Amino acid sequence: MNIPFTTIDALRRAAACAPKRTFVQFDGQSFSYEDTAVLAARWASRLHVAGVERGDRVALFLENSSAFVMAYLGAHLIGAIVVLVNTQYRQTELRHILSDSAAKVVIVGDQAHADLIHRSDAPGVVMFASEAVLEGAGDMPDWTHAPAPADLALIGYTSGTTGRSKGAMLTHANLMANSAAVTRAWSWTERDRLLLTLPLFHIHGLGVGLNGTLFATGTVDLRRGFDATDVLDTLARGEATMFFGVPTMYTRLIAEARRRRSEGRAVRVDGMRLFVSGSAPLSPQTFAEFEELFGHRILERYGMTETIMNLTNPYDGERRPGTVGMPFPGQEARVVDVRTRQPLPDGEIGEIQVRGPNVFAGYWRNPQATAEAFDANGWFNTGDLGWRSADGYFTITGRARELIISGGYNIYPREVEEVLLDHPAVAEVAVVGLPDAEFGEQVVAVVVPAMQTTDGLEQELIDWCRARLASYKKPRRVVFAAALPRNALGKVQKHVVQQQLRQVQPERTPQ
Ligand code: MCA
Ligand code: AMP
Repeated sequence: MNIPFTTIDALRRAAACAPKRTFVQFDGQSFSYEDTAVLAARWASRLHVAGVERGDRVALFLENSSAFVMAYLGAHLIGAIVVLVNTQYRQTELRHILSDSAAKVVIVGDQAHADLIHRSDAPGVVMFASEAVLEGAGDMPDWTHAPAPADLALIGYTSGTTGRSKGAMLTHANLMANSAAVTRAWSWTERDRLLLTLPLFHIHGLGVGLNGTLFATGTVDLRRGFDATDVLDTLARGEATMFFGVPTMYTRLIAEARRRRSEGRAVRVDGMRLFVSGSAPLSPQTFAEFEELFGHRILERYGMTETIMNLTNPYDGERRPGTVGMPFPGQEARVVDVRTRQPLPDGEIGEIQVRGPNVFAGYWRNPQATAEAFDANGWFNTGDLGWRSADGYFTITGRARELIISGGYNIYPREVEEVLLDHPAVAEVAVVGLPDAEFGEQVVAVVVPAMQTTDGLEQELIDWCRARLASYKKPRRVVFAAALPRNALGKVQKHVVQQQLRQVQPERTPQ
């Protein structure tokens, strides 16, 4: 078995070739590839006993932990499909995701998360990721129930012009084809040690960080979350060779490095060979400041839940700030006219389309959305706008769909608007993104109140959203208005709302 086509092929290969090599390091514990295979087997039998069969959905509602990794691979060992759930999600999101995916089992890390699941009235048996499963000796897996490349491996909930997120179905072949492309493009080998502070419940952390490590048979130093002090301390000890982050993490690393310098402390990243940024635009200013402080040119790449990684700046060639580079090996990208859908010449802005073995199998139980996402020749419409230079570098200039990206998290205005409209004091609402120095963009709601007085209403509406949605989706500000600008058809003109807000609040430099 040379090239793995499923995550289980990759695990089996690593457990055979490098059984004692550390795969995951977490919270002071190290798990070799052999340990991982044994622990995944235990999870597989635990899930099997709970009635999980091939093709069933297993939702992971878990923070970063070794249990996440073992449960993920354990579910795959018996051919189950893993559903990713952001741990900040609250009842509205949980009810939708768990019932839409019809998850048979939901794995949680603690009682508070179990209570949330129960309150959200969603289906699924709640199972605790208790550490007991990690103790004691065990057997290597029975590989006979392993999935086939065309089987679904993951459902990642994303997008939603309707306000309801859709489940993007990724097959094992999608995951491994992209891991093959990414590891090749970034010269990722078994000697690499990735410091991973991104959440595993999104594709950036899981599809790129964890799967890439598994494919390369390298090591991942997994953290509960991002902390600039911890990251700089780890890099100073020369313990990592690679770091992947969203732009907000890089601005925080820059601030922390400056603080240390001002105290006369050294900032060293000796063992590092690669810093990668993605999930949101990295400003040329952050790129330049990082290079000046750390002596590294950040490699920016572009991806999506539906496609994992699409475009990348070169590892060896010029890393051009403000651009996201070129297609990964074996993948294609082009720019088409938004109306005619015909390819555009270099230099002209249109919608970016991608094609390749990494592109997902469609939206879960949503053939209409799937059909709309592709053209007749199998090109996937990303919904992102951009252009290609004559020498092949793509630049992203905006989005064809309404989407706010805050600190690398996607927020669909419609979802927040629907929650706000449920509040009795809200007659009309428009949610937009405004530039934000720390998070790139911030959520702002413009509300037409249903009553005369708005005293205390701004905070009440923010709290209302926080109680019902993931906290990062709540508006940072609520602005009250007598009416919303609408076009002749009565549609709210979001760009006018944004312009008006910018006049009130002068634009701050995005990251
Ligand atoms: C946290 N908060 C935020 C955000 N993160 N608010 C707006 N935008 C955010 N991104 C709020 C919380 O709701 C909370 O509010 C308060 O900040 C503290 O939360 P905490 O978790 O402590 O925040 P943090 O640790 O400082 O988080 C910042 C972060 C995090 C590390 C930048 O947002 C992050 O890990 N982002 C990466 C997301 C990611 O992996 N995206 C990939 C998806 P309160 O106290 O009021 O409740 S895109 C993807 O996967 C594709 C394939 C791609 O291309 O990569
Ligand atoms: P998600 O649907 O959560 O996977 O987010 C994918 C979206 O993040 C893409 O469609 C882009 O809009 C955005 N994105 C990812 N990487 C970049 C990048 N390097 N620059 C700009 N936008 C990005």
